[in-house]
Amino acid sequence: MLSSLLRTPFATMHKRLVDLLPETRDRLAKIRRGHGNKVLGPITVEQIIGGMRGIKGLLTQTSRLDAFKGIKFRGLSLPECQIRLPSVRREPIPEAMFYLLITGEVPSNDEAEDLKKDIAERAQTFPNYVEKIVNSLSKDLHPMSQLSIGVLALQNESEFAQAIRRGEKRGNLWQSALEDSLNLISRIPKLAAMIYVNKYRDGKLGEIRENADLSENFCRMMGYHDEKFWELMRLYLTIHCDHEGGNVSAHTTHLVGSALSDPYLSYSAGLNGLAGPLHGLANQECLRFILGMKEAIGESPSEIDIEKYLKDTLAKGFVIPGYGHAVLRVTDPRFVCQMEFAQRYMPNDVLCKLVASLYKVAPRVLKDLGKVSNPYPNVDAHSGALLTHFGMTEYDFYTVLFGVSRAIGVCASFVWSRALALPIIRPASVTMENLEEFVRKT
Ligand code: HAX
Repeated sequence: MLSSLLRTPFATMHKRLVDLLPETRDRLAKIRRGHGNKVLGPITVEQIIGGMRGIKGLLTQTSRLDAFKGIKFRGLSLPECQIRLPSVRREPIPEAMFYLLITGEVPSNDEAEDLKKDIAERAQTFPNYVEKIVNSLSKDLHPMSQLSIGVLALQNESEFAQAIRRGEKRGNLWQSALEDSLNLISRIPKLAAMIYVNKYRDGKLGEIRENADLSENFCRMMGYHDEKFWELMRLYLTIHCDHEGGNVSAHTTHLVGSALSDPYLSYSAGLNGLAGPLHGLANQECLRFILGMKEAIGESPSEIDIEKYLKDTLAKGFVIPGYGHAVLRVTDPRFVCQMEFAQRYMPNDVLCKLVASLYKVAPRVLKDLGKVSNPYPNVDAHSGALLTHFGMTEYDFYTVLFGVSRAIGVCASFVWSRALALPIIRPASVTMENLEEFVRKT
């Protein structure tokens, strides 16, 4: 198996992972052996009823979310990633981000380049039968459903599933998990681009280049040739990739993977969670919201007009998409990065200006409701306006872009979960009667 892992000329990331494994396993074993029965935090009745907010119950190596500082990928904030990771123009290449998430180390330019070549090479090998399946899907089917179906069709290629079938030792499963992950990350852009050109264009895919990064190739396949759009996609693919372990898409992928389902089955399940409006689908809802607001109150509304529009929306029982978060208690740094991108490249864009105007008013309106834990914008509040600027106006495709990015984070975590031989996830649940009995006794 290792020989197939090392089939690329350099494969430095694989070698680095092999070096890191014993030490990391040892660290975990020491914690478990010496401190396994220590209590990390209480669990309240409210947490059981309220979606397990704040309960620390998952081990995730790749990233950590701080409510006030935002996401850190292996200890690096977004601005630090932008400065330190190998990039094209200003934004890190997605391959460098995957290297960081897998190894915990910033790759050198050569290391990132090796991985880039490996991924571009794997992208060339897309199974014909999957192409046929995807091409046969109804254009009316939501792009996220198409993506999930396409990933399930790719599952036929899973080396992890074969390893399970031939009884591979648990401790070795990370190898086929990594192989599947690299194939998945390489092929997902083509799958997504097929869905895009089938649904919105003439069905013809653009060509990919061997020396281009994943972002450029993804954009080329969808028919976008503007370097600034490739740069936006680089930003997009890196900031959406991971958000620690508890969000619905990462958690679902991890949960399904804990049953030793392969990376395709697990990630496809995660995608189905991402497709929910309270999670990844919020990015399409945000653009719909901004366009609706523009239609209703014009291109440069006053703060009073915006406030009234927001209050009317809330009164009708809708949420303000792109605002609020289950963990964050400040403006999402991923929103800030996108706002900076807009200011740098498109300061006069009408939709981006509307996003900025909304940001001045919405937190106040949401705070006034008195129940919203976080009245500030999240990652989804800006992306649609930026994509629209470059002509990608088909907002029901936006969550697919999120899905392409999320593959990078959930696959890195999948590899580590198998490398650390984490067990099947099986928390306990209580009934209402259990809770009532508990309440009576306390
Ligand atoms: N607009 C209106 N009401 C909101 C709100 C918003 N943006 N955010 C929260 N609330 C409401 C909740 O609906 C809830 O109301 P009820 O008690 O009447 O049910 C109340 O405020 C308390 O909720 P919360 O504690 O602030 O938020 P949760 O942790 O329960 O939920 C959500 C977090 C992100 C789901 C929520 O803020 C929301 O629905 N936001 C809008 C949708 C959105 O932007 N989702 C994307 C989130 C980021 C992400 O995952 N991207 O993929």
